[in-house]
Amino acid sequence: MGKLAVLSLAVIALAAFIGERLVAFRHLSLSSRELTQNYLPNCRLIKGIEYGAEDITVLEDGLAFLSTGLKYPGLPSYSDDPGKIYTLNLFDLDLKIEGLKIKGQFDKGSFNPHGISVYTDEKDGAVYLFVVNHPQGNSQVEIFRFVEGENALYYIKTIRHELLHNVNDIVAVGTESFYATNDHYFINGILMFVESFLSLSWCDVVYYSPQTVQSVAGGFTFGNGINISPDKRHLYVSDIMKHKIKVMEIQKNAVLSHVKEVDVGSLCDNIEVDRESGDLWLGCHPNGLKFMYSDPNDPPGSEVIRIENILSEKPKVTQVYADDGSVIVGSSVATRYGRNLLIGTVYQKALICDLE
Ligand SMILES: [Ca+2]
Ligand SMILES: [Ca+2]
Repeated sequence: MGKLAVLSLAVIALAAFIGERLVAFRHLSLSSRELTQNYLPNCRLIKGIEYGAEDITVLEDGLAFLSTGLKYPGLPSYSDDPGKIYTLNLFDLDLKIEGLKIKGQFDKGSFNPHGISVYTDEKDGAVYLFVVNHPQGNSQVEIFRFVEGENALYYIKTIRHELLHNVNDIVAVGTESFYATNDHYFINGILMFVESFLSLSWCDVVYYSPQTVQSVAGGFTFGNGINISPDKRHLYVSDIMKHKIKVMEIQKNAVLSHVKEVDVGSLCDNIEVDRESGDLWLGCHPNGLKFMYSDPNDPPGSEVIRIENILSEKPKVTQVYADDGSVIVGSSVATRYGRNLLIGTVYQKALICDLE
């Protein structure tokens, strides 16, 4: 065969491969999915949240923490100001957010908060806030102690480790220990793009404690939200590009064993677990391609999904809310408290709805 023929065959094979990957990627990102509006009555936007509330979690007494102002590579960011953590008292009828003061030797100017998790120490009732932070594009976990009377976070420590290279979300399981998801395997920008384009399932879940750091589960295409069951026996992880929530059981030595996967039919981001019922509340991206383009003229929509009885034979998956982007853009988290449903987004607004 002549050189030209070999070259032609190679070009055709490459074009076919790229074409196949594009089709696969469009399929995985649910790019042709059209959303039907599914509104809840009595929703209102939370005043003062304009630059995202990527993750939200609520304490038992109704105080919500909101992680705001995330700057994530490839996604819009409409403010140059550093990120902030706000609180919102869900018993306050005015729903007024309050910025938390950060005390101690902490660089607030480069604060870029992402996933969050709270841990309450049963011994003394102290509340710790764990925050994934990306200063200068790096990946690290900050641990703070929350002092409600002062509306302040006292900086305790920063955790960096080579296994914690692209952390998206965390769940705290002790005052200094947590599980974390990585959303990419590579840290180089071009390789990260190749990894996404080829939909490589190379992401993992990492367990960290002062005594040990280890990768405890792998095979995720883009590890995202992570949370724990109320009895602390099971972990839930969103494998966002596979449209699944993976359920794993925590074994001795913090290692995880696979239990099951639940299809959600959407690209679900963070996971909140109802402490009373054990239900999962998911903030999801109904169309991943629109989310990646984030075109203000054709905005990505928002979707909230609830999973009931996840450990039973027949988990019930329900769409609770859906919007085409005319109300909120790019929902990443949803959490229920009483009759309230709080919905946060990656880089835009936050909404609170009445479920009754
Ligand atoms: Ca979280
Ligand atoms: Ca996330």
